[in-house]
Amino acid sequence: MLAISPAQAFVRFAIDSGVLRFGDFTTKAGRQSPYFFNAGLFNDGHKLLQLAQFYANAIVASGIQFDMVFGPAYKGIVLAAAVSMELARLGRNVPFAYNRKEAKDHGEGGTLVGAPLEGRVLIIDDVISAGTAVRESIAIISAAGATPYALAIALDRQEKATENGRDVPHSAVQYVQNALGLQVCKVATLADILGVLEHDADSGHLAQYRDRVQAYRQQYGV
Ligand code: OMP
Repeated sequence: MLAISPAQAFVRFAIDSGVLRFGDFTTKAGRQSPYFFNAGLFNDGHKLLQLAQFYANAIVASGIQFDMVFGPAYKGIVLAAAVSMELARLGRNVPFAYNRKEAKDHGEGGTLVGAPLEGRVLIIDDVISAGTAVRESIAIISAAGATPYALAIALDRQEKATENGRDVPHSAVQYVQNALGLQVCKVATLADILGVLEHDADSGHLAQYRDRVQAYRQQYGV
């Protein structure tokens, strides 16, 4: 049997964790999607540990050089903390920081928590669709005088972004790479999901979704 790639292992882990589901979903952009990835369901210690290992291994394998990690509130806070711990375990100890959504007017004040934002910053997030959240992170990092340098995400849906309600020919990830100049590390992509569905096509219960996911990619994919 052929060894599966880390990306496809991650897809299987997400399916087994109930994070990646198949059925009828509506995305933020209003598309009817046959699949949805809800990273909030990596919701016990062991799943979070495995998730952090997938991110950290992908980040190290990407060869991207960075000075610190930033996790945008809320989901990115947990991700940045967990991935930083795993990076340290792999011998890459770096500082990390995250933001609050509400500024604090007492105590230490401000919206940033953790290490000072400086140098080349790696943003860690779950999924980017329109790229709104990433643009906010970039603004926070730039305002602090640091360099928004790279982005690590769990899943790249590889689909057309929308601007003012209309489809554009590039994905949000491509926009972040080409227009904003960030390096992007993704643990898995839609192509990896299709790889798993194709592998299971003859026997598994997922077979029924393969054609629907392919059709979705045909319509919205980049
Ligand atoms: P942006 O901030 O516009 O890039 O969108 C990120 C959002 O996409 C997440 O916060 C989710 O609400 C949503 N999302 C997923 O989390 N998983 C998916 O598979 C698809 C979406 C989505 O709505 O496109």
